[in-house]
Amino acid sequence: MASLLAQLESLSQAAARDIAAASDEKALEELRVRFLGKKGELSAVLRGMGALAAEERPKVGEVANRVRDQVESLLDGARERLAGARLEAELAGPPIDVTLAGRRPLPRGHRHPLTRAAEEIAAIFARLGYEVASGPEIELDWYNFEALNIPADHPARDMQDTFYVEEAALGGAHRSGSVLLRTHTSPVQIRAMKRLGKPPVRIICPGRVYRSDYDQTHSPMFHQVEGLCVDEHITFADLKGTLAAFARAYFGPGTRTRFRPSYFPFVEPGAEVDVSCSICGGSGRKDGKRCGTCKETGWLEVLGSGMVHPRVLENGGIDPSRYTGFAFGMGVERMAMLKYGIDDLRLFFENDLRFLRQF
Ligand code: 2NM
Repeated sequence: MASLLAQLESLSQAAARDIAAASDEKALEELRVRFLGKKGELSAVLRGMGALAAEERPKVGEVANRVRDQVESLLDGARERLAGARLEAELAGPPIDVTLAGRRPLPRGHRHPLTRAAEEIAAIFARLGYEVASGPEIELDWYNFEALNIPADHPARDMQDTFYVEEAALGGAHRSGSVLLRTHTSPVQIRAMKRLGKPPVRIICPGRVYRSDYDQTHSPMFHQVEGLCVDEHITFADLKGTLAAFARAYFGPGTRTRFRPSYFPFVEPGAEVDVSCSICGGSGRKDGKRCGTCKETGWLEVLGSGMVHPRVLENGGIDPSRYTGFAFGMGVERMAMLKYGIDDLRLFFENDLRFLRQF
């Protein structure tokens, strides 16, 4: 028994000495294994207990436990001491320069295809002298409908088609049904006319719009670009020339345009604009088969347009007896789908990198 107790005493001293001298965490781990491990010194002592008389064992066991606890707490203390020292050294050393350039180039992202399409459209109009204008996505009924000559019984005004903001959310500041998510970017053009005060007005309004629609080709949030040109002597010929030039710039130099009469409450006359199909070149056939993009017609409907209704000019603070103007609108999703050959609008909103990386 005396020999075992002596062994424990010397183990305890050796551990205290070596742990104090350990210079890193790896050395500490080696000491733990050497003293406390399964094949370590303490285990060797405990194995010797088998040879003791039964009444001697508790005493030796008690000392062995105490030595084990003591070695463990020395190890813990030493680990803390070393971690603290490492932190001190780091803090005392040269500071990390977070402005240094990276050592290897990180992969860079890129703009979303819808952002690209909207920017390309705006850039084409910028070359024609148009400025980008923007306005609120939460809009007043007056700007979104009333000012645009959209009659009270127009289907766009239906609760089913438009997202109205609940009266409770407006804190009593507005009448029920008078605040909504804009259904087009046209209200921005009314605001711009009022802000500019007088013509010439040449603006392009890209932005998000909201309608209660959801299927293969409709999303409740989508993007529009609308444009407005107001000055003295602006005619339908200006509208045609401008939109034909835009179509050639966006879809390619060989692109043809045609104008079909149509109705929009905010214009008179109104026209829908078709461009020759960018996929089949207007032939209606692609690789000996029917072109699915234009349904074999050779034409794609891409724009709404018209001469701004005199009442709309008036609502923008512009004298319709002196000035005329044209306006147009297009869906960015559709423009991007036609340019890049995308067949499902939902791909734009799923954020699947396998799709997005192709642009
Ligand atoms: C379209 C079609 C035709 C349009 C009209 C105006 C405004 F505010 F100036 F009156 N902005 N946009 C317009 C005209 C939009 O989109 C299919």
